[in-house]
Amino acid sequence: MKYLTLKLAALALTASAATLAHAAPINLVSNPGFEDTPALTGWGGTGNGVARNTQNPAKRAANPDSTAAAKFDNTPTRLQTIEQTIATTVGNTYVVSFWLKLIDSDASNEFKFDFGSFAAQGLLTNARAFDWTQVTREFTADSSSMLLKFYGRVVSDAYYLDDVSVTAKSVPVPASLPLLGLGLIGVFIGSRARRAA
Ligand SMILES: [Ca+2]
Ligand SMILES: [Ca+2]
Repeated sequence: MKYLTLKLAALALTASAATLAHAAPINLVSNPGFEDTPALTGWGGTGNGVARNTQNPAKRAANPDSTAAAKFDNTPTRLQTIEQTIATTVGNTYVVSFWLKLIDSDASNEFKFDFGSFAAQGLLTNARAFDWTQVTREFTADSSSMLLKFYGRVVSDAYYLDDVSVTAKSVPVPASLPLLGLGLIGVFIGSRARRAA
């Protein structure tokens, strides 16, 4: 019976390690693809001119579920902004990711984002037009709430933003966990072999 207990313990450890390794990350952003209506539900700062856009080229071909994106356009003198607060745990690492597209024939524009105290991330100034591109950055939270804020300005034409995500980075499975599981299986097999001998 002792061996059965050991075997069950080994199986439980192996199972918990597998669960940790395969847990899907949860997106902490509300309305991350700008699909919800009313437009920009979940996002603040929308008095600054950012609009929900459902025309091409807002549709990102790589995401067939996407019918809308946030559009930053045609403000020569000031940055348009949208923002939302993300609940975080101090000391944990978070992955901020989004997709961005720029249409601008004369390369007169600016784009950046803040994540809490990490200001002016991914800064683009007078960039040339580019197709949908994923931007990914990692941050270690220094507050229990981090403001995710996007800024954009384009003289004519537009920046398009879509599929925003903030996820807690999965904690690596400590090597000792599966090794301990294997060790216990070894103890079980060894004990049985000795008993049979
Ligand atoms: Ca979308
Ligand atoms: Ca332009």
